[in-house]
Amino acid sequence: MSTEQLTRAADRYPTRLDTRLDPIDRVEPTVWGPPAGGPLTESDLQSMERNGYLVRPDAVDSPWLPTLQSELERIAARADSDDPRIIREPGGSVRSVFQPHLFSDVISEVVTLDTVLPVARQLLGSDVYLHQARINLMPGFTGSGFYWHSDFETWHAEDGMPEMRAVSCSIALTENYPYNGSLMVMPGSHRVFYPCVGATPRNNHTSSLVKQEIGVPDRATLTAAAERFGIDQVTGPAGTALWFDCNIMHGSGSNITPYPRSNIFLVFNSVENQLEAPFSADEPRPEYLGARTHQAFSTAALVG
Ligand code: 6CS
Ligand code: FE
Repeated sequence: MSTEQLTRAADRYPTRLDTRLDPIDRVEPTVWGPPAGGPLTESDLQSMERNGYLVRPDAVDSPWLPTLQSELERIAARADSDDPRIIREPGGSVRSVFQPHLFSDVISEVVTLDTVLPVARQLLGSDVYLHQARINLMPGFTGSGFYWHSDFETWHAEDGMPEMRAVSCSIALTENYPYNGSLMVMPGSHRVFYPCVGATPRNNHTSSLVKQEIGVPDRATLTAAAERFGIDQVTGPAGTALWFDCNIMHGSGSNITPYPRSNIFLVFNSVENQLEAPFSADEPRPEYLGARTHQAFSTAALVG
C-alpha cells in the first residue's frame, strides 16, 4: 500500500464504499470561533452548535433585493448553453448557476457584507474563502428538488475537503414559502457522518447536480435520522439568510407553484481546511465546484 494510500486509510469519514458502514460521530466542533469573534451572540452560537443551522432575518437589506433579482434574471437569460456552470432542469429551465459572483459585481459585493463575511469568519474561527458559490433558482412549476444529502459527504469524497469546517449561507432572493421548494433540514444531524454505498462514477458532477444518486444515504438510514432528529422546514421572506453546517442532512422538494424559490448559496471554507486530493473519487471536480485557487477574505476585506 503506498504512503498516500496508507495515510488515506486513516480517512476519518470513509464513504462511497462497497458495503454499508454504521454512522460515524463527528469529531470536529460546529462553531470554531468565540462569541467575541463576530456578530453572533452566545445563544446564536449555542443554537448553531446544537442544531447545525441558524436563520438570520434581514441579512440583505430590501434596497439590494430588486437589483439582485434583476441580476439573477439577466444571468439566467444570457446563460450560454455550453457553459458547464449553468445547470438546467430536465425541461430546460435554469436550475443552478455556479460562480454567480463572477457573472455579477453586485452578487460579489454580497459576499463581503457585514451581515455575511464576519459571520462566516466567526463560525469557522479563521480567515475564510469561497469553496463554492451558486444560485439555485428553483423555478416556478419546473423546479425539481434536491434529494436528502450532506454537502460535506460530496465535498469530502469528490473535492478532497479534509474536515467539517465549512458553512453555507443561503440568502433568499424570493420568498421561501413552505410550499415552493424551501429547504428542509434535520436539526442536529450535522453531528453524525453517514457513510454512503456506491463508488463515485467518473465525471459524476455532470449528472449529480441535477439528480444526486451517489453519496446519498439509503432509506433505512434516512428514516432513522428523521426519527432521531426530526425535520425542520426553513422559510422566510427575501433577504433572509440561512446558515447551515456543511454536514447537516438537508434537501428540498420540487416546486409546482408559480412562485420561484431562488436563493444565493455562498459556501465558506476555512483557510485551515484546504482541499486535498479527493477522498473517494478518481479526480478532483472543476474549479467552479470546489475552488483550489482562491483569495482568502481576510480582515482586509472587511475594512473594504
Ligand atoms: O455537489 C455539490 O457541491 C452540490 N450539490 C448539492 C446537492 N448541494 C451542495 C452543492 O451545491
Ligand atoms: Fe446541498
